[in-house]
Amino acid sequence: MKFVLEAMAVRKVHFIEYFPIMFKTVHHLTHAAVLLAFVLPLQGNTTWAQSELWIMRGTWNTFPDSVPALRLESDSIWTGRNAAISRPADIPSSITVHNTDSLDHLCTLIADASESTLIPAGSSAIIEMPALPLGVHRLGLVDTIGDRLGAVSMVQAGLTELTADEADLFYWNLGDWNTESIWQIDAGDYTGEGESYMPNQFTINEQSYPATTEDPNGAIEVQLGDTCWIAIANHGLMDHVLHFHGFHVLIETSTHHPERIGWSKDTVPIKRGEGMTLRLIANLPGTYPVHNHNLIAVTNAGFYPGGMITHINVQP
Ligand SMILES: [Cu+2]
Repeated sequence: MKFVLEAMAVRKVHFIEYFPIMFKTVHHLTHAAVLLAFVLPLQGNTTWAQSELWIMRGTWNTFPDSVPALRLESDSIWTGRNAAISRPADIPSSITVHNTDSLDHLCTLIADASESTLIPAGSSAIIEMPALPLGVHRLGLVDTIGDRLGAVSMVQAGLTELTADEADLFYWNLGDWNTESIWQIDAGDYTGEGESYMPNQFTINEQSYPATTEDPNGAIEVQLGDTCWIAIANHGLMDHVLHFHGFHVLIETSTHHPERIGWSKDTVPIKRGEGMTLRLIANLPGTYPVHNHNLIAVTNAGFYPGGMITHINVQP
């Protein structure tokens, strides 16, 4: 398994790309500033577009077993993937959440110390969100079944304004799962308290590799010279350490480590519960893997390659 992983390091580009990055950064900053000046006045209400979310129940077809799943979907159609919603930074807002499940659930902005909102089965509630600083935040269900079956979304605060072009904004909802305990939790007979947590599935936007590479929200498809942004939320119970092949990324926001803002890294730890925004300058053509550096996290139920791997594809 180790050897295959090492084979992924075929693109030995860390050195060559480092020198041009400073010049390109200046160039792209100028480019972005010009773009912003034109695009910002046109943005209007588009950042407020998502005013509703649906708690949906379905089946997550994973390998080798399928498990019951809950998601916060952007529509009342089961896709198996949690929505990402956007809001302007520093302005309080709200969202209506419809509970289509047969169980009551508790929903809240997860970092918020205020009380969660009960949404009875089959009804709806308005979740009030405080003014959020620029960055990535988490909104989701906090009752045990809602949380552990995976109904958690990210709230991108101010990122639409930051990126100017929605096509340059990608997102990764990170998850780790123990599929056996999901069955027990859903049946209400989970007695895992005090036991060690051993996840067997690892996901980006509720998908594992290779499906991750087909995800238009998560798999990065850009043109050479583009600057793009990646909004990341760690919804798992573990920390996740992502290694970028080919590129150094700039940490632009972090809920748990604001002192790391401005760091340029090829390996980025994302703590449990953390929201982070990364900026990537696509200054090299080709396809490069991004993967969790923890070996178990690049497997599907122990089979490599799988789990938390996706691609950055830069068209020349
Ligand atoms: Cu690597």
